[in-house]
Amino acid sequence: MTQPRKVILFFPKVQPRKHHHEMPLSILALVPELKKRGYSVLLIDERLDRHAFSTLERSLPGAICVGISSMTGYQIQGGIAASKFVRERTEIPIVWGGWHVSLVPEESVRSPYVDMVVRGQGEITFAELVRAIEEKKDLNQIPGITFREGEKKVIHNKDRPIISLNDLEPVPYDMVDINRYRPHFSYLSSIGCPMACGFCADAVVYKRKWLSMDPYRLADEIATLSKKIGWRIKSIYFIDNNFFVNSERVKIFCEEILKKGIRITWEALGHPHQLARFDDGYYELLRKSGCYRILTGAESGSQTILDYIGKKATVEDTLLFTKKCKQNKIIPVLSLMCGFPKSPMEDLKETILFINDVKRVNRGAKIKLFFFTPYPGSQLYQEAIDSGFQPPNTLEGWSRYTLAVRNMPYLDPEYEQMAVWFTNKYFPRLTGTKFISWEEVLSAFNKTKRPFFIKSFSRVGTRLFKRGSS
Ligand code: B12
Ligand code: SF4
Repeated sequence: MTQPRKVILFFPKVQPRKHHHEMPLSILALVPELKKRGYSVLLIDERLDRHAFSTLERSLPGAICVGISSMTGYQIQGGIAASKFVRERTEIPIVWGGWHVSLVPEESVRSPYVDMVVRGQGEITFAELVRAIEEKKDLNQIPGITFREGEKKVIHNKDRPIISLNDLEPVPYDMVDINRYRPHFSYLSSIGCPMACGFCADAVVYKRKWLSMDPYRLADEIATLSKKIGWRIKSIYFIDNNFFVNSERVKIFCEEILKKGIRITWEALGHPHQLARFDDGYYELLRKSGCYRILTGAESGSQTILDYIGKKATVEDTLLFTKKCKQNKIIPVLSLMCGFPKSPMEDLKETILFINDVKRVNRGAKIKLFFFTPYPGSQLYQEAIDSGFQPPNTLEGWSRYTLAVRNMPYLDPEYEQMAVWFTNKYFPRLTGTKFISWEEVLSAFNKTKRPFFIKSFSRVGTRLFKRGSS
């Protein structure tokens, strides 16, 4: 009997502890093109397989290569551990893919644990690479990869153009136990984004291209998935970075869902400027088709900051969108950030006031607040470096670069303490209906019993208040 030609794909943990998990679409999406070429594929999701490393060890014999997925931060730790584990046992090539290594491919491939990097969209590139590894062919001809030749020489092949999702086969969801992932069913209906917000990695990896799935195919696939017996799918989460770019496409999708009588709810992400311009009829169609939540990157309550980060949206856009959601019984979810290099204190104050404005317009709005973290390649990353930020320059260094670790020299340490406390401790405790005044924030900060904060209490409180009020 001939040996199956086997490829292993490893999805490391994305967070140290978590109760629910997103589907590992990053590696699932790679399967159809591999299967088409006759390979068998083993998927290992470290988050769910308590014996992930034993599974890996058992499957190594005869494998053509091991693929590892990477998002900047914690996920790299598991990726390094898996790569070390493989390297200690075999000489099988280790291929990394995903957002992190796509952003810093040359630096990543200098790591002893990375032999090759697949940049950006991976389906075709990885399938071609596996074939070349198997047949010991020249890697120079494969667009979209970066690899090491010998100990030191790094070769960066030309980019591969993005492929439309229409030209790829459906994601083989039945390869994983759907019911073990979070209640939402993740689905990618478009790739890339035409915008170029200064903090976002998308424009770096996909170069402002946006390619989407045909709405008729999309509705057909959702119909098929929703009828799968035993999958208990209640809600679809469109993980596209910008689902609504082509509003006509979304309209056709909604009409098809209604025509087919599919009873499912769904949520997606959009850009505030565009969302503010849809009329009531459009929102009504969205809701009727099952849309119950729309997420948007509102980013800041300060127009100065929105202009500075290149958001191409106004504060009023977000308020108008929030209002339209209320009128049409859709929940708006706003993602905000603080801690940009420019005027962070004024920004935080205006953002807090803006949160009140949002609640006045729509008390049901959900708001998330994050700390700005510079990612390689983006415009603000360079600005952060110019302002003294020293990024990691190894895979190990990037594995410790999480949202919880702050080391931003462009921020006043006292501001940083206060903003970290606000985002992590105070803000999450606020209920959806509570209004927050700037003075209340400062007073709560000053009352905190932590010695760390008490130490700087009087100085920080007074300085912040003075600056914030001026
Ligand atoms: C779901 C998701 C998450 C999930 C985790 C992912 C999971 N599957 O469990 C959660 C919610 C935990 C999460 C967290 C974060 N996320 Co996130 N997330 C996403 C999201 C919305 C979808 C990812 C996905 O499944 N895409 C679909 C698949 C098919 O695409 P893909 O992952 O890009 O995979 C393709 C290629 O990258 C490549 N590929 C990927 N892996 C591999 C492996 C191999 C071997 C090969 C060959 C190829 C390959 O081929 C795939 C097919 O083309 C993306 C946005 C997006 N639309 O992609 C952001 C995104 C990946 N996240 C991002 C960010 C910034 C974060 C956070 C830092 C932010 C935050 N505020 O929480 C945290 C970090 C987590 C941490 N603790 O460190 C950024 C990426 C930044 C970066 N440098 O890595 C993205 C791109 C959003 C954005 N536009 O900025 N995220
Ligand atoms: S709209 Fe969203 S995905 Fe597009 S560039 Fe801005 S932050 Fe990134």
